[in-house]
Amino acid sequence: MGYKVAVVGATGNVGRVMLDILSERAFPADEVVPVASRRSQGVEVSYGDRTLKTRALDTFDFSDVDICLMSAGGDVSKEWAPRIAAQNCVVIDNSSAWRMDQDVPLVVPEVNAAAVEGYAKKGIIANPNCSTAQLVVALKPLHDAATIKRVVVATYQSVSGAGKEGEEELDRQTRAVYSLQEFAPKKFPTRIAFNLIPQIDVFMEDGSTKEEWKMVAETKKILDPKIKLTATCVRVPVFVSHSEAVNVEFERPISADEARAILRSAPGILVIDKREPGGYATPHEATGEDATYVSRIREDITVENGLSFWCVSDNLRKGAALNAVQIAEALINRKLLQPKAG
Ligand code: 11C
Repeated sequence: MGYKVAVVGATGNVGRVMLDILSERAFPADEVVPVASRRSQGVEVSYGDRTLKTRALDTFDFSDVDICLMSAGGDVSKEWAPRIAAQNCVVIDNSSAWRMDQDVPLVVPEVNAAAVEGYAKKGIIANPNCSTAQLVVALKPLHDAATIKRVVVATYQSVSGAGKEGEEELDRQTRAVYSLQEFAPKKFPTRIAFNLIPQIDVFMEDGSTKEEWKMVAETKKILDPKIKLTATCVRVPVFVSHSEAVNVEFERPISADEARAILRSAPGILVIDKREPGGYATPHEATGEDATYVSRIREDITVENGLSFWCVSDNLRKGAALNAVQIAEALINRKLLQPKAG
C-alpha cells in the first residue's frame, strides 16, 4: 500500500511544483489530493499526466490522509496545521509559521535529515525559507570540513519568491515600461522592472528586514547555533531562482581547491566553476533543476581562512517544493510513517 498525500495550497506557485515533484520522483502515493481555499474549489491542476480537481480546505477530511504538504501562507498554516496534525496526518509546512517552534523540526534533508525524528511532538515539520535552504546545503559540507565562524551573504532573489502576484508584477511592469505606460507597484514596495529592491519582507527594529532575520535564525537552527551570519536580501527582476554571493570565515584553513572537491561530492550540489566567461551558474541554468549550483569558489585573503562563492538554486524547487517532498521521503526512509490504509 502507498500513502495518501494532500497538497494544501495546490493552486499556488509552490503547490503546483509540489504536485510536479511528487510525480517526477514517483513518490510512493496511492492517492494525491489537491486542496486549496473554497475560492479555488474545482480548479484543475496537473499531477503527472493526470488532471485533478482541487478540493476545499474547510470541508476536506484529513482522517485517512498520511501526509499533508502545505504551502498556503502563515495564517492558514497557523490555523490549519494543528487541526490536520490532530487527525494523525503529518504536516510538512512551507510557511514561516512553525519554523522557530522548539517542538517543530526545521529540516533540510542534506543537512539535518535526522531531525525529522522529532516530528511527533506536534505532528508538524517546517520547511525553511528558500534563501536559507540553498545556503545551508552549500555551507554544511564546508562547515564539516573547516568549521564556519562567520558568514556574510548578499542575496539576489527572484520575484517568484513573492508568489504568482510577484511574477505578474514583473511581467506587466516590464511591458508597461516598454510601451511608455505606468504600472504602479502593488506587490513590491517600489518598481521592480529594470530595477532592484534592497527590501524583502518587513523591517525589524534593528534595521534589518525579516527575510534577513530568517536567514540568520534558520541557519542557526538547521546547521549550527554558533555560526554568526549577516545577510542583505535583495529582490531582483528575475522570474525564478535565487542567487547568493557568500563570504565565509572558517576556524581552520581551507583552500579553494579543497572546497571545490568537497562541494563536488556533497549531496544536492553541482559545482560549475570554470574561470572563464559563462563558466558559472546563473538563474537561467538553475531554473527547473533540483541542484544547488555553486560557482566562483575562491580564497578571500582579506580575512584569515576566508572563502567566497556564488550559489544559485530554483527557489520553487529546492527552496520550497522539492525540500518538502524530500522531508516526506526522509520520514518514509527512516520508517517513521506507515500508510494508514496499510
Ligand atoms: C521571498 N523568501 O523570496 C521569500 C519567500 O518565509 O517562506 C518565502 C517566505 C518564507 O520573497
